[in-house]
Amino acid sequence: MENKFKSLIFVCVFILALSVHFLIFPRAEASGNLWYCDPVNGNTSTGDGSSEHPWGSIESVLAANKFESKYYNGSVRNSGAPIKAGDSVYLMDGYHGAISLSNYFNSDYISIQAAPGHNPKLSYIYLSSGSKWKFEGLSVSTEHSGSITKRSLIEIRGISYPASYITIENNDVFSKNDITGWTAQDWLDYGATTGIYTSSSNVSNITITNNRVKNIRMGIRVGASDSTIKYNTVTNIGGDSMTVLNNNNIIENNTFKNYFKPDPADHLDAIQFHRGADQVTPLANIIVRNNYILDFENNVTDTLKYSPQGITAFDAPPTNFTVENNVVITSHYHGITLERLSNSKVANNLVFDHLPNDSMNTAIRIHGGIAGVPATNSIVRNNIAADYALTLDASSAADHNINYRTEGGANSFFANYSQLDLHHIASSPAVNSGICANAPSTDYDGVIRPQGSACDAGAYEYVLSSAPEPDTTPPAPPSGVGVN
Ligand SMILES: [Ca+2]
Ligand SMILES: [Ca+2]
Ligand SMILES: [Ca+2]
Repeated sequence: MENKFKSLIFVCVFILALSVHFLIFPRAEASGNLWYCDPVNGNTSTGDGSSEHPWGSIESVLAANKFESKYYNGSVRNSGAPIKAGDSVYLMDGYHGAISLSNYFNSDYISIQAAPGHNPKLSYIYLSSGSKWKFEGLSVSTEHSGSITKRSLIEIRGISYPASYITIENNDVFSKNDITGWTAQDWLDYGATTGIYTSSSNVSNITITNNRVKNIRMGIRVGASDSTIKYNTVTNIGGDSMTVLNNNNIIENNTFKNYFKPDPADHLDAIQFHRGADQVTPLANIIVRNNYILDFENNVTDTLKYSPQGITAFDAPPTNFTVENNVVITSHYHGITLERLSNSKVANNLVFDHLPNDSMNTAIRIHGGIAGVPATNSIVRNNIAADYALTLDASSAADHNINYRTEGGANSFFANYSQLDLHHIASSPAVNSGICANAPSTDYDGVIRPQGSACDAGAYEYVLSSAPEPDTTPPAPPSGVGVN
């Protein structure tokens, strides 16, 4: 009886201890502990990283070597340090300094993220050589340090060793929060060079999603290969909003808008593909889908506003590209220009000329470029643009493309184009004018193709008002009443 009682006490104490443990260290995800950094009230020397006794800024926690990780050669770094692979570090309100990491290879992700309801501020994030890091929910700008420095704000490099499996998600990234009244010189002096930079040597498997980048010279540089860049918004751009320099990348559902030209020598692009000095090696295996590009919103009056080139590859031959469902609104000749294209598909894009009365008709240009060779084994189909320049060989197909400018004008096609609503009107010649072979299965809005008798040209599929909308409502929970 007494032994039984003792066992019961032991079990109770054990459960209590376990509960207290998880109260202090609640499990953030599938595994790993949760740690707290509070730059206002925490203390890295005397705290223990718990919610009751948080450490100070993340910069001070890094300096105090509280991350156990591995060097590239496999040996343990900071053996016995509290934060380990699989853990999450919650950053609380306040200024956390910078994150600078070099040669930290985690065996499982370590997440550095905003604590729920908090808005932690960092001057920049720099990672050279490392793996399995996640940065989430952070506000990143050198302005937070008290003085603006021209540099890349989130920067991933593989200098001595690779950098891979890094996730950059839901962060706010900007040179300066408010750029009202910026002159061209202000852009040049203070516009951070790049919002999110990934180097093209030794960087792969980077996930960049749902970030908001603004007030920046260059938005997102995709030097990385095998990476995914989705649902980011880049606003107020004084240069290129995205450059892509490597293979096997997915560029999807991003929004780029409001361009300014502070440097007359620049060639502004929304999404530009190149390999720097190497103009021979193809860029391969890239999906560019459902992106929205707008040169400037109608309410932008700044004299520096500018219509950039849209989606362009001049300097490296693109191969195995899928470019579909993109909405490109600009007034440059080059709406979508892909020179020396091969084994690719350019389908159901909508290229709209924002300034119809200037000298440039915004076009889709698929042709030879500097090498003078036509596109090979490629399909250009179901697009709408204000002009075309297509030179394709016999292995390719260009069909069902519409030049809305010469085939009736914007009035005949678009719902409310002066307010930039480019959905089809019911009588648009683009409705049911395309073919579904090689068309994307959904449109820019996610509507299933086809609606009506055939696939439409352009990025939007016209939905009859009497037709049922796509069902996005989750099914009702079971009522408990038997239904036959
Ligand atoms: Ca450019
Ligand atoms: Ca124009
Ligand atoms: Ca249709």
